[in-house]
Amino acid sequence: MEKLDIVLYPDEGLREICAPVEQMNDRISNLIDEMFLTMYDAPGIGLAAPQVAVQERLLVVDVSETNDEPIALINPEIIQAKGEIVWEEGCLSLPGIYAKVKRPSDILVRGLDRDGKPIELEASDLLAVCIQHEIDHLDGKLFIDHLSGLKRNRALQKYRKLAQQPE
Ligand code: GNR
Ligand code: NI
Repeated sequence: MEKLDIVLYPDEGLREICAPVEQMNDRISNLIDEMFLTMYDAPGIGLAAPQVAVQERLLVVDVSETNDEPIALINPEIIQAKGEIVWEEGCLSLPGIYAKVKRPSDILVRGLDRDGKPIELEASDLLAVCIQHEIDHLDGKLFIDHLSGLKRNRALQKYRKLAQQPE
């Protein structure tokens, strides 16, 4: 099992609409394992396949403090959403920038789990935020796209400055 490289903005792979996973197989289960490894190592609380250069609809999350609540979702779909929450988001593909994003606070998600078995999952607060952030990645969308033009430009300016002086 190998740690994967994380794709950074402005890689155009982050802007593609990912294709559904056609069938569960060893390639997909290995990919899920490597995505968890990569996410925990980063460290992050979520990771979507396009962030590791795979243009397919799958994601992993773990919002626990103790890294013991791994959730993998294949072909996820939000089937209900309600409420509202503002969370300061960050993204492993835009390291160093953070901004408040407003999203539904409670969602019902349908998809397949790591074994390819259909699941429905109720999520709220940070878990709901994180799953929505990851599903956005599968549709080529980044958290900065939720910001007003002015705030997005400020964030991107800061990101370009940070990128010029790594570490
Ligand atoms: O590690 C991450 N933290 C985070 C914080 C608030 C809202 C969303 C996230 S997801 C992010 C990892 C990531 O980039 N996933 O795509
Ligand atoms: Ni992200």
